[in-house]
Amino acid sequence: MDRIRLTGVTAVGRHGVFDHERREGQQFRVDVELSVDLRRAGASDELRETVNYAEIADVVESAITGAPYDLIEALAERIAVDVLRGDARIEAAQVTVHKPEAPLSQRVDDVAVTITRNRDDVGAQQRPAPGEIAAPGGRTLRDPDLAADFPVRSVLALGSNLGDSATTLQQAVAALAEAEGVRLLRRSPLAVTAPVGGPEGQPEFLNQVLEVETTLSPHALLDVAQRIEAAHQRTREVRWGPRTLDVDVITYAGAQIDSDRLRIPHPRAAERAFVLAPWSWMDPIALLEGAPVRELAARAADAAGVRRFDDASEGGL
Ligand code: PH2
Ligand code: MG
Ligand code: MG
Repeated sequence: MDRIRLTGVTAVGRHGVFDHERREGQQFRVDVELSVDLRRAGASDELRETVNYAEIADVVESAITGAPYDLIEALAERIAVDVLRGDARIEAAQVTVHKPEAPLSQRVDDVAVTITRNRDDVGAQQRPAPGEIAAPGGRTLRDPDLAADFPVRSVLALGSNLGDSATTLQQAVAALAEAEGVRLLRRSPLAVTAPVGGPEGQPEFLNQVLEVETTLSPHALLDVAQRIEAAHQRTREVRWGPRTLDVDVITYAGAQIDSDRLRIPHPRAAERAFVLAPWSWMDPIALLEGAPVRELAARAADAAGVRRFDDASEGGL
């Protein structure tokens, strides 16, 4: 059988038996080897004919940064199950979890476990990690109040169609970048977008997407977003009506969240070119729940209403 191999996918997690491991976190490095028939992709040169390795890296990252397990065995099992459940074309997955900074009194280069699981093994129900709740379909929900002691990545979407929108967005980005527990990684160019929904005849929007690194819990990050909205006299009278500033949390560490205040991934992001297009300009290989953001952007109903604000406006950092 053909193989897809990712080695050294590295992130900081809090897995371990000791309190200080839970508190401080440490590096985990993961290797994944997938058994997949690659003949069709080899012949067609089409991404959809194979397993997108970017998606596998996302699954691994979200398991490492997710709620902590005591054992690297449990983390490895979780990754193998998530990977196999995520794509029926994967026949088997070999997962190695390295914990090179494991607390030992000897000098040790690395500690690792390797497991191999196939499709027959994944029927078994995974026990959710502490801080996670089992969800239908074998997915796990993340506790929205669970803070990360280490940075996780989150995508935010900004919009404005009242007042001096370009200045408002600039100030909002600066406020986010300066917020405690938030670090700005990337910002998209500004998009001018036709309004979707809301009252007839409202002005065009300026939209922008950011990628941040944060140690805040999902709810605490939402608090920051709402504080910045409030600072721009955001009022909430008309649903989808004109607004000085809207700051939405789109993704958080690859997690799924469903609380009374917050749903992640954002339930409408996958259909909205005003989010997807600037996101894809910033990150051409971004995925949203496994689907390429660039393709979702092209398919969205409002795609024709999106254009660049200013080709000279800043992209990247
Ligand atoms: N936000 C909405 C509803 N409609 N349309 C555009 N073009 N841009 C937005 O940011 C936007 C919208 C609700 O938040
Ligand atoms: Mg919104
Ligand atoms: Mg909003």
